Amino acid sequence: MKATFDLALISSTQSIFDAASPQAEKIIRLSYGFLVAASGILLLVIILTVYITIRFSSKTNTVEPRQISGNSKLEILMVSFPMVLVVIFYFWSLNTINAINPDRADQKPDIIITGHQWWWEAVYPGEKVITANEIHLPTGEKLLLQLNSADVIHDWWVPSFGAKIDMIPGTDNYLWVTINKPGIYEGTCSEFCGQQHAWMRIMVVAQSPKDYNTWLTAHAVKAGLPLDTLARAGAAIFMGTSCSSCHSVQGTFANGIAGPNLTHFGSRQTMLAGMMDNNPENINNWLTDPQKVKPGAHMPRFIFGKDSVRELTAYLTQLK
Ligand code: HEC
Ligand SMILES: [Cu+2]
Repeated sequence: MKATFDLALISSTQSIFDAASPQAEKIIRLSYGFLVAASGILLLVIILTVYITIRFSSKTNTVEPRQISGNSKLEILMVSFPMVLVVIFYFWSLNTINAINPDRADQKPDIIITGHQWWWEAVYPGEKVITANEIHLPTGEKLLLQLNSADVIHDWWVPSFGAKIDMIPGTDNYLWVTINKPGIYEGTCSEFCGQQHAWMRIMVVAQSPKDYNTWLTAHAVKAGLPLDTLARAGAAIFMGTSCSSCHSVQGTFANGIAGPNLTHFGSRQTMLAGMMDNNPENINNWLTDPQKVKPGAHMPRFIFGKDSVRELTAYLTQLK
């Protein structure tokens, strides 16, 4: 399948100020509220401190100033003003939490995302689509994301979408997201999860419902057969060695789950969770020595000749 998106579309820096969903907009509005209130109080304290220091200082007067004890008006003000602020922010926060995280009732998740050391798996329930690292989602729909982990605690955070949420082995966490407009939204794993934590980048490709459905339909089909002798030889190596016990390629007997699903690997723009472009040279280097490319990655080094690596690369790039 031809890629329906372009990396140049990356539409946001990873910033909460770049809200791209109503959920993120609510969070940022609340954050601004806190910022304004806290800055106002800070300013008031600074102004009063400076005023009092200047107004009541005296180098010559040694007589003790007039002592005042008790001022109920001032005391009521000092207690009620912060109380009012606390109440306002309490309800504002509660309201925000309820709005961005409403009850799921029996709503089924639209997508199940699982964190692995050090890549992301995406399963579209109801569709026969499983993919990795590049996660496609439709715009304009209120989506329920189900998030969990296959090994250690990871954390899902695409700042433009709003909340950040832990992915915990054995537990499902949920997040609602409505993406305002098409684009590529980036994030990173936000809970230290081991050696390659930094190379566990999130890439969400948000598409109009029409483009998204085209993508989904194309990804629901099984992998195509290898087209030439080189790729056929690669497929034979893939099926004949342990590749097939760690990776799945739908339509073949390769059904491993320890590594990313490779059924449509060739249509992904990047590889290894956003570490590099998906091109023959990078695939070649990866297969020659995975530990050199992404040290610690849970893929062993194989002792292949150059030809075998070339054949495998040909097969993998054809998995579109
Ligand atoms: C022990 C399990 C295991 C075996 C065996 C294995 N892999 Fe992997 N492979 C992985 C894991 C885990 C990753 C993800 C690494 C990461 O990004 O941290 C991976 C990543 C990949 C990727 C990049 C996928 C992506 O979406 O970025 C390709 C391509 C790949 N493997 C091909 C192969 C081939 C070809 C073989 C056989 C020669 C093979 N693998 C054998 C576990 C395995
Ligand atoms: Cu992680």
